[in-house]
Amino acid sequence: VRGSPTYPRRGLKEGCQLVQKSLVLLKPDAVQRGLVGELISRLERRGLKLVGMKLLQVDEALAGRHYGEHVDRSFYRGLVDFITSSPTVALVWEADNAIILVRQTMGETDPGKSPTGTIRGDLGINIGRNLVHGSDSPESAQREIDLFFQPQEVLVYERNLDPWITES
Ligand code: DAT
Ligand code: MG
Repeated sequence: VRGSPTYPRRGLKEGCQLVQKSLVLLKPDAVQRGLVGELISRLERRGLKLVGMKLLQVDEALAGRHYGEHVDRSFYRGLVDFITSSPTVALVWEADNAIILVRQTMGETDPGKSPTGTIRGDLGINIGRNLVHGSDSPESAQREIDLFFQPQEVLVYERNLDPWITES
């Protein structure tokens, strides 16, 4: 992630917190259920900064690249069929430690094991319909952002309320 063209301003800060990006997908179940606003709202209220956003139809090729690590798993076919079944919203969020913050906000992979208060714990029932994807590491995030966004589609801008969200 360091040295990436999408990280022009800040790197390691005092307290060793790293500004990270996370790719979030609001999967077809979220779009079909009308939960796009609710899910974006939860991530916004957490304090994450939105730096990329699009609605797209994921095709077989993109699904295969995004979920390549799972190609040998029994659930792979169902996963690809699901993610390509209807439009998806792709988002890029930025914050200190964005990877873990997003995953905390999402909850566990299985909604049935997710605590109340998380997206999956509050809004989901089934592991195959778990509403959201969030990158699992800075390296995955960079790879996934590059799959879904052109470099110029990930924006750099000042957010005037940042001093009220992070002490820096
Ligand atoms: P996460 O989405 O929490 O990062 P993952 O990367 O392990 O989870 O898996 C990707 C997706 O695959 C997950 O969101 C839902 C599906 N999946 C994972 N494990 C599964 C299982 N045991 N049965 C059915 N679907 C599964
Ligand atoms: Mg994952």
